[in-house]
Amino acid sequence: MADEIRWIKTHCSRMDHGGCALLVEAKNNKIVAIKGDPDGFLNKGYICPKGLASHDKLSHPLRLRHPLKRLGKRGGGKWERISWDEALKTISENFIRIKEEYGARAVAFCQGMPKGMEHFVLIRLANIFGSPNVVAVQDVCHAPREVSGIHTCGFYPVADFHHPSRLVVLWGSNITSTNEEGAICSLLREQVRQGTKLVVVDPRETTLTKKAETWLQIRPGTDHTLALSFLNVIIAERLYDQKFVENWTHGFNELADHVKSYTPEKMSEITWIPAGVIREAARLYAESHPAAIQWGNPIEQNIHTFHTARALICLMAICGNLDISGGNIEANEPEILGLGKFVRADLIPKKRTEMIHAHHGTIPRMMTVPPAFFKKAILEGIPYTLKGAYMQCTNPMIGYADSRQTREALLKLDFVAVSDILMTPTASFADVVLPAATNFEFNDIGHYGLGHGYILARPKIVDPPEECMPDMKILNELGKAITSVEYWYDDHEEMLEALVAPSGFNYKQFVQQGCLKGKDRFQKYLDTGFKTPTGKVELVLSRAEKFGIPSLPQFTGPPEEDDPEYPLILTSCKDSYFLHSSYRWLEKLRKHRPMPIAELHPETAAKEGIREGDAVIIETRSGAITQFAHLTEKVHPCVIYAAYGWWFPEGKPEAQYEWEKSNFNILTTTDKIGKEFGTPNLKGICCRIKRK
Ligand SMILES: Nc1nc2c(c(=O)[nH]1)N[C@H]1C(S)=C(S)[C@@H](COP(=O)(O)OP(=O)(O)OC[C@H]3O[C@@H](n4cnc5c(=O)[nH]c(N)nc54)[C@H](O)[C@@H]3O)O[C@H]1N2
Ligand SMILES: Nc1nc2c(c(=O)[nH]1)N[C@H]1C(S)=C(S)[C@@H](COP(=O)(O)OP(=O)(O)OC[C@H]3O[C@@H](n4cnc5c(=O)[nH]c(N)nc54)[C@H](O)[C@@H]3O)O[C@H]1N2
Ligand code: SF4
Ligand SMILES: [Mo]
Repeated sequence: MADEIRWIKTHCSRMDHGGCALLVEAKNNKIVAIKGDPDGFLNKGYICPKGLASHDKLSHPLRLRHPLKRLGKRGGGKWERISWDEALKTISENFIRIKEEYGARAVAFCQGMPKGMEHFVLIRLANIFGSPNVVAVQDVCHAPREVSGIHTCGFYPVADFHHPSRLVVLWGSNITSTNEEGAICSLLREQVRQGTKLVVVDPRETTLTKKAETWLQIRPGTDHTLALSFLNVIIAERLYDQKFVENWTHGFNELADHVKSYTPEKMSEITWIPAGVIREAARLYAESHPAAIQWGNPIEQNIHTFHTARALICLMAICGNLDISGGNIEANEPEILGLGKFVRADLIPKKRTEMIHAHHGTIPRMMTVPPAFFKKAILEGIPYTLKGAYMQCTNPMIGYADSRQTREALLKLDFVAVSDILMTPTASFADVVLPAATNFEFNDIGHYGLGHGYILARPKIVDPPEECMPDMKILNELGKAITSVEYWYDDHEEMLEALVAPSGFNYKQFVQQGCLKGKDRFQKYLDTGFKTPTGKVELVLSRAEKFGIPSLPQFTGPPEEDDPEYPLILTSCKDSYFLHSSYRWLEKLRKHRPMPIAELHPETAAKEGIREGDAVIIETRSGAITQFAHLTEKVHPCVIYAAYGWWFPEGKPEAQYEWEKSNFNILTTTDKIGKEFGTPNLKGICCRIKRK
């Protein structure tokens, strides 16, 4: 057959939340080139190094190509190749056995960062099976923003990058490197070129601090403190939107009284930011209209996350920036099948009271089990016993706080099945490992359920290796085996059809469109009020007492008490060349970052006799790891940035690929977690550093 060369449009995925439209060149079932698509509505031609390297995954020698069954002891690194029939039969027998002995809730369904439709099919499977326990990483990723939003103003307020803002605040968000949830940095860069001002709240100098009016170099973990002092300034100086406050907020006077004592002068000691700088930044936010807060992940990675998210939504509200063009909006979804229907929420009416975390009194609407409570159920049987787990698209040995505890939990489970594209520290503890197909190898839909008002087409470009299956298909088959077949499909792609059908398109037509967007609609509250019990933005939560949570955002100090033996403050950020613990095995990416780099200030290094490139030990009360020093004035002298997500794919499977050596989550603990979301401290931890 003659060489067949095709350029095909699709969207990037599985290298972060996805979003960039791509032009992919395929030749004889192989991808040979990728570039950014200038027509992409989020990226307009932009593509990052991860996107450029993404097809190297497909034919990589480390790729899993057959289902595997454990031989010998768990974690011993010995495997036997089995057929798909045997793999699915083994998983089904074990899950059905556990269900019969302990009930369906004793099986958990675990997902990492949602990568595409597989996340929602997994929830569907759990619901149909009858288990309320879908475990995910939302305790440290987006649930605090989304759920606090729902309770405060009735929706998840996302920054509107599609209309001009006078000012954008990047609050713990490094979008030139992370492009989170499709907030592709090219959109913001274009706005900045057109004159949008920037304020950056970040402990470290970033690409965009240079372009900012003000950079607030915050002490890690004290974002709630800073947000409260913004509220203090804006209310004391009467800079808020008086009409909006009068008509559309509940509890303004109480909030005003409450924040009176949180002056910048007082809070400056905690946040390390000079009072004058806090005042100026607060004024700038209040006086620039419309203004958007692009809130990042670090505000969700300490025990105070609920207060931070609440205080930030109060700020958006009193300055009249909620649900207006260029502010923080409720994105209007296109006409597609709603989430509840897709996941068959109707089949599990008792989920809210039966899911593990309900026992711990988390906030209502938190629908996935926080890993800390998942592990407690396995290890201590609280609130009931958990025996089996299905894990897909996740590497908890590296991603969950307290990796040693995660290892114990994995070892204690009766049965674990893992679906991944290569062997990982987590997969190495499984009883059965399934070889997943990955992006470009199957038809998928991006951004469903993320709350940004659009879905993106991700059509298949090439066939997967012969025995690799898309997660969606695996779950469809597993569904037929462990639940009633009537809920599943002959062909798993019928799920994609069902999802887009309400739009009037079929999947093929949707692919031709590339994306489906909801219509822009702002200030919906003028017609319908806010979707809260009072119909207003609840600065004071009207149901706080009922839920057993604080009604106003509180000042609760830094995440950890100062500790003289651990005098420095530890934090981290995502690496622009990797996704969490993924893809250190791709040479094109690894060459940029061969080893884990810890960033520290030259003065701090000098005190410890540390030089550039030295191996260093970073230590907290929970553990110690080794990384390599990079001296930079971009970080505060009292702060250490350790690299997060490290394991060594080149290591030995029976030693779990050196999972302890450099892994940030050896330094974290679940002993102390936030009540509302079960969030541990991943940022703002007391630490020390020395030469190895
Ligand atoms: N200390 C600390 N901990 C953190 C964070 C932090 O900042 N600091 N960040 C947190 C956040 S925000 C998140 S979202 C989580 C992320 O946690 P995870 O989502 O668990 O992150 P990864 O380590 O990337 O694991 C994803 C796995 O999916 C596999 N994979 C890739 N594509 C496919 C596919 O198509 N199918 C299947 N089956 N598998 C696939 C990859 O090989 C990889 O092993 O970690 C959280 N943990
Ligand atoms: N390249 C890459 N992109 C990714 C990911 C990845 O792993 N790699 N992960 C994806 C996922 S799942 C998520 S959730 C998003 C996260 O994306 P972001 O929200 O951008 O998260 P981070 O990179 O963790 O941190 C953002 C910024 O916060 C700063 N920071 C650190 N500690 C603190 C603090 O205590 N307070 C404040 N205000 N700032 C702090 C860091 O210096 C960094 O510049 O990115 C997504 N995109
Ligand atoms: S920014 Fe994200 S979506 Fe865009 S190319 Fe990079 S990894 Fe893909
Ligand atoms: Mo995340």
